[in-house]
Amino acid sequence: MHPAWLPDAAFAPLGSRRVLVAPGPDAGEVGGTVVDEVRRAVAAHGGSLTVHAPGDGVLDTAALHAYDLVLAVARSAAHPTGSVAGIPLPSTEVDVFLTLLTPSDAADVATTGLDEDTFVRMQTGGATVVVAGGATGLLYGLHDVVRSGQDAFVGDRPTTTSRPAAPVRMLDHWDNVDVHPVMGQVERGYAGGSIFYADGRVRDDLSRVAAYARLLGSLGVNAVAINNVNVHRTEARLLTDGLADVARIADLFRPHGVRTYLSVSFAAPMTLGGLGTSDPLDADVQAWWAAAADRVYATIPDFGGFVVKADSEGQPGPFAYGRDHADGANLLAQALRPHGGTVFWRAFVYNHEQDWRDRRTDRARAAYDHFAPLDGRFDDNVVLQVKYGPMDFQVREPISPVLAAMPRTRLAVELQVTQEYTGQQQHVCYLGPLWHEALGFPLADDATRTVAQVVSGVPGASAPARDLTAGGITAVSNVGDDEFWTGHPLAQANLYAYGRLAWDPTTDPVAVLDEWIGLTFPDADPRVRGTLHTLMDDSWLTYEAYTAPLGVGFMVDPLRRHYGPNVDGYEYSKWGTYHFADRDGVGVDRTVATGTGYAGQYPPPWRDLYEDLATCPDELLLFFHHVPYGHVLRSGQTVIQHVYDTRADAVDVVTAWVDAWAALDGLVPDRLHARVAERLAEQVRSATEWRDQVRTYFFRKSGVPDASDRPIY
Ligand code: GCW
Repeated sequence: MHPAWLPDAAFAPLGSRRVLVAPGPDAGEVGGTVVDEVRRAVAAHGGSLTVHAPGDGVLDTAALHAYDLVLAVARSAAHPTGSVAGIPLPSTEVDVFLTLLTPSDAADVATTGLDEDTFVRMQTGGATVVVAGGATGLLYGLHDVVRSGQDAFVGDRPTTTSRPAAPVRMLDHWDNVDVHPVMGQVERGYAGGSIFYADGRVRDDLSRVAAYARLLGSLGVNAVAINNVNVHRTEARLLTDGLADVARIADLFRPHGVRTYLSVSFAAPMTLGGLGTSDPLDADVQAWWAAAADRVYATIPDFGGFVVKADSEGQPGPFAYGRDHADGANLLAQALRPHGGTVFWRAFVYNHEQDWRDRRTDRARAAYDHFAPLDGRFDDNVVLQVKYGPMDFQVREPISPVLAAMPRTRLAVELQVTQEYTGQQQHVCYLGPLWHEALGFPLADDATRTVAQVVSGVPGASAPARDLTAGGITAVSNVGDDEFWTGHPLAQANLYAYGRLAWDPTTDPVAVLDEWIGLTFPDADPRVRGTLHTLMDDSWLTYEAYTAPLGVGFMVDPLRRHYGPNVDGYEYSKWGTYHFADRDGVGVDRTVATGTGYAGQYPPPWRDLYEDLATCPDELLLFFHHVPYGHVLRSGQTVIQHVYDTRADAVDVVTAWVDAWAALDGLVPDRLHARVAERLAEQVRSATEWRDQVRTYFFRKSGVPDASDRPIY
């Protein structure tokens, strides 16, 4: 099993130091993990570990001189014995560390509190000191030190307080227990089988899950849904007969601060319970869900809750009973409420059986049309989970307007780490920059409130302060039982970046990539770092440049399950029509004035900006407007020449990566080198196919010659 970003060598700087861990009286299993990590590191690298138990007496500042690194929990609600700057403290020894804070740091901690996940890191008295609010914060602080390598111990660093942006940082697995005849073991999985299931059941050997839990805990990911949102027959039973197995999985996540969730079927009262209905207003249905939740919590007391895809792509839902999504979500919320569980209800609802002749039906509008009117009707343990764009994880989409339209609903944004539409882990496509842009997009309150702030419950003009608004950040995972976890070894960087950006969406994604390179290839020749930046920094934009142009999306092959070009693959189909190219022009008119009206779902200034051809950003032009091929972009180029040039230039870029990577032979592990080389060859082949099909298609449609004279077929 590949160690991903936690190879032993990444622990060398910490492992060669004298480390004191004071996990506090409520350390629990997560505190145990911190101690184990340090123990393993010092055993491998020659340092020492001292565990300071609550009864061991008082540590004073002199103790700092005996250690290079101190990791201490500061607060325990159960054992308050004093306070510093208004923070209750469990025991006198941690006072020592907190009093070392500068007055302004102390004020920051005092105002915001030092909650479970938060840690303060400082350098003082020759030691590096991490003081955390709880065991999870201590784990996150430990890995913060690991990520800094030697820098954690040399020179002066300012004191920093770190806390996660959003309370829930989740990964969803689209893993099936049974191999699905069309979708396989893992729906949209490109990394082999499931780490959870094989042979129609939960695996006996879950050692990979344990290793995965450790990887996630190191990033601060704290929630995992372990089965596909398309809940088929066998998978539905995880909620009932399968609970003992779910508990085995939860036991492996728990020591890393990760709570387990299940995707459930809205029809479960019928399919599992034998009832005649799943109507959310039916008393027997309500009782069935309450009993189901009681059983879950009797088996798994810290169970997270349910993820639900309802009335979407054929999944059952409340519509069958004339009820709406709030009725449906609240049904499950009420069953979970006594136990503190949460429902993640997905907003990915659209008509997948539409008549392509009907030009007013627009898939992009669907989530808003269904959900915005329900704002304020969801219970406070419901989180509405919204894909970042209005369509479906395309390489380029505008941000979903739903995220600005529901100030009285807890919202989570959903990203896709698995590369369904971004090269299926055959192509290098580093998605950190896409997520950074999406999470940092100033969607609400006159372009002052970002998506990350909305889902984190940061108050704004349209959403006055209230705890209710914090939802979270979720994403579809990209791992499987593949040797490198992710099929393409470089796709590990996407999982890493997701975790880091879910913790702090404002982090520079190239800096995150650099951090990943340093951890994954410790002590490597500097050429490795340089080449990986060459291949990966802009790979999202490169992928965009050889696939569907200017935000129009899709153009993928339905038969090869969304892989490879097929410009008309979805055109005039029941799933929707996506580009409307004809001899005169291309793009979808989503304006209010003449189109589907989608642009009007945005708050100002976005609705006007997208509505107007003159201000619509180039990269989204064809998503919002149908234009003639000769339309001149803001870049100064015509649409058609842009399509011709960028497709060809991008293939030149990808082709150059092959030699750049070949030069690393011998500088990275052989098997990893070979795997990446094999995938790069496929990327060049596939990108070339995209280039030639798209360029040729648009030449034949438009009749406009390519000014560059490069080949067209
Ligand atoms: O992106 C699409 C996928 C489906 C998926 C669906 C969803 C799990 O093609 O495979 O189903 O989205 O998000 O529910």
